[in-house]
Amino acid sequence: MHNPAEVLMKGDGLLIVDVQNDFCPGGALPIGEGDVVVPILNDWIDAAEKKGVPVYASRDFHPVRHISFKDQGGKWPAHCIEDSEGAAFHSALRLPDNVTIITKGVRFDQDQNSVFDQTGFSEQLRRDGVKRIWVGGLALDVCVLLSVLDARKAGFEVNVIMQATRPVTPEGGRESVAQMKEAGAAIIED
Ligand code: VGL
Ligand code: ZN
Repeated sequence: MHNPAEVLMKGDGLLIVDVQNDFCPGGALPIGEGDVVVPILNDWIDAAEKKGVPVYASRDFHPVRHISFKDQGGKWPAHCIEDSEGAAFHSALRLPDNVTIITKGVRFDQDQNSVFDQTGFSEQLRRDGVKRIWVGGLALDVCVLLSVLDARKAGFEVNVIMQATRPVTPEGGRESVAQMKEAGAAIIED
């Protein structure tokens, strides 16, 4: 039903959140089935390119000894260390040449789980004429959730592509869906 080629239109943007090696099986902070989102997102990317819809890809990009890491008192194992292989996008993800990359998590004093947190991303979307974003990526209950909530606060319409996202925990995923709905995001299941 939600064939990307049929639903994408002018005024849309495609946001791919943190599809990086460390969040996929074999990575430092692997999310169950994290890599299954790749072929699905590739279909969305193909359709976006054909329709002239801009594509945005965020990446978690931490300094060594980032405050979100367990050995620094944070909650996560060390992951997505800047310039490492773990921080690279999944090699099968076919990002277009004109993709806009949003780098986050680089600060020493705090984490940035939302793509909108002090990145200027909402301004970029407005400059690009984007009113509605289609969102997929990792992880549903962390960076996708917080990005979707911020997108709604900034006044963007949001469609979450459920087949193109996976949570850290199933329970976290369910709670995130409820929160995103409450915030007015559309949950696209099929
Ligand atoms: C993320 C945990 C830690 C994410 C980032 O991209 O969802 N999760 N850092
Ligand atoms: Zn992180």
